[in-house]
Amino acid sequence: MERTLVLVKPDGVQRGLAGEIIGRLERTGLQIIGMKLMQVSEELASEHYGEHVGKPFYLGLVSFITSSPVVALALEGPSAISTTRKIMGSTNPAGADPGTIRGDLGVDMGRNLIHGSANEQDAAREVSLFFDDSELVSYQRATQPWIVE
Ligand code: DAT
Ligand code: MG
Repeated sequence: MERTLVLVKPDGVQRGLAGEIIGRLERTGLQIIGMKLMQVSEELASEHYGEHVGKPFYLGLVSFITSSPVVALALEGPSAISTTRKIMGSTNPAGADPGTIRGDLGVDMGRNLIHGSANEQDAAREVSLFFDDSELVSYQRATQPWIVE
């Protein structure tokens, strides 16, 4: 089983799209094992976006992600990382496929609604950055055999 970190970014929360975005991910069958509304601090933002330090859009990115609350989710399931990335769509909503969150709900790169971990290493780091172990819940779903063979 794989885990991934998702953030409904400030634009998603402000636009009232958190439920829509979470619903699209939930309907895949991925299991929510952690979820919270939170204000991202400058410190957390700089750790989370460490790979982008020095890029021209970095300061704007940190300013945006700290501007208003996000909903953080930890999702678990087979191929949780790639499934989430597929449902998100490509980074720039202007070029993202119809049917994806970014393609259907966004128009601007700097307001692309959602973060999803890029790979296993990032996912492990990001899940532990946003969630304490005590905030991740292990539970059985009665529907699990109808979702995973
Ligand atoms: P993704 O969020 O699809 O994983 P990323 O990790 O490359 O994309 O970049 C993180 C965020 O930074 C992205 O969601 C939006 C912003 N961003 C990336 N490239 C950008 C660019 N060229 N101009 C403006 N913002 C950019
Ligand atoms: Mg990324």
